[in-house]
Amino acid sequence: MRLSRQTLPRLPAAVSRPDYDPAAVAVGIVHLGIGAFHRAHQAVFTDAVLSENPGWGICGVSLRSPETRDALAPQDGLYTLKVQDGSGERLRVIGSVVEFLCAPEDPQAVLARMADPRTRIVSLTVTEKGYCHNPATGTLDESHPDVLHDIAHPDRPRSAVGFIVEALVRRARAGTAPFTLLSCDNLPANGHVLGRVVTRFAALRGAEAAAAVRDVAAPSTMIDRIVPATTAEDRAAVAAALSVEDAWPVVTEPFCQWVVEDRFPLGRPAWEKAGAVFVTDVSAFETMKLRLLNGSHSTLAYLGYLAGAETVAEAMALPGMAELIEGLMREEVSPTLPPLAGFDLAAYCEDLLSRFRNPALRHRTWQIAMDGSQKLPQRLLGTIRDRRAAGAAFNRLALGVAAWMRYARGFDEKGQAIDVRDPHAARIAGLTGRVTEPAGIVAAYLTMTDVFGEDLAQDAAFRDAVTRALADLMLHGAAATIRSRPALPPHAG
Ligand code: CS2
Repeated sequence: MRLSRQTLPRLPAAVSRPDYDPAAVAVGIVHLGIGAFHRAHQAVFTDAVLSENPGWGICGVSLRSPETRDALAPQDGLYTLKVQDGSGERLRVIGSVVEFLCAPEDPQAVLARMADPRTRIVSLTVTEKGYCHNPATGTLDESHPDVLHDIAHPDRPRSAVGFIVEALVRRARAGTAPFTLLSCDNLPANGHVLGRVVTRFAALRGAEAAAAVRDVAAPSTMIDRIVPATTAEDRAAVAAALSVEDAWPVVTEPFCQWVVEDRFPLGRPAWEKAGAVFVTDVSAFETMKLRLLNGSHSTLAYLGYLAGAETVAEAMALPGMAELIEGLMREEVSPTLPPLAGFDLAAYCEDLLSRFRNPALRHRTWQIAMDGSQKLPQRLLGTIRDRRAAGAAFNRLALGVAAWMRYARGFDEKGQAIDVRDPHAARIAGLTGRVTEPAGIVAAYLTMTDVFGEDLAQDAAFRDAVTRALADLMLHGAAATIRSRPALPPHAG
């Protein structure tokens, strides 16, 4: 038997469920990128406030595979959120996603839903690479194959930006006001980046599109919840607890944070009643989260993977790792952060260390290691820029960058192939494949100015620090480097 509206009443009493009638919910939000992250975050905030206004249901669009739709449509969109840490777990059935569309199968249905006047928000979790931008500059990559395709075929787009611009054109033609764009990806100033790529893409399409996107609001947000990919064991455990099958539950941690700029011309759900914090400028929160959480996460992922740790919790348990990450956060990242009045930064770092240690989450280092070329600029390189400008040391940050360089070459310390998932994996292999010396490898990577920017690519102190760190990794291995690193005197910037 499967989880569905019909089987909801049979669930054990301890399982929370919607306090509204899921059948009465209407779509008000189209979400592009209906993955686990969205279903553990925005969809949960929305679920909590639908009883007030059932007009804010979500249409979940996948831009690639039909997997989520195939798993959840037979369940009337219902799925289980399992929140767990070392002290226990809680199960809650979420009912806010009421429609599923798979863009490659039916782009017209997606465009029609986005152009519908009842759609007032289009939100996104399409990952960093989904913005078709240059990560170093935050501007549209005008030679991206999807951008070229979507300009040539505006009525059957592939990319998020192509769908957004075509839907806004259709709304303008029909006299419908633009929806609010809400980027929920881990990018600095994510609303600005989205607004910028949308505006540039529309200008490339022509005058009508440029006019259609002119007034679109794109508030920035900081989103935070650790959501590992669901495993077969998670599915089995949830089925046992529910006594019905759930084809795609989501497993996450108790921590959940959402800071949002309050610019929604066509309205929004009362997400503040579910704990979202509305502000006028989110940038200080975003920089803090990207540099402290995600910067540490990527460092843990590359070093941990190379040292043989399958999960973040295992990586944290490697000798020297917790000290390394704590030093990275407190001594190298924290001094670069803009002040946040009344915010306890030390407590935030302390919380992060225990979140990374959460023994109940099997968050794979390999999962976080994906797409490093798209993640490093905002997670580590921006911090390094600020350290350089202050003449300060950054040896742990340099080690994080070197660990990515070591990892992305595609073989581990035993010579086994690594399944590197990165839009630039082939380019990296081509650039570095034949080079064997640390200095040569770093020089080859630094030709990627779309990652490093012209400035860091030319910066001798940056190059030297990363080369030293890479040499340590290649000579001594990741485990020994992690063990020795915290005790090393910081290299002068
Ligand atoms: C992670 C993030 O996969 C990754 O790259 O660093 O998904 C991280 O878990 C979230 O940003 C936490 O809010």
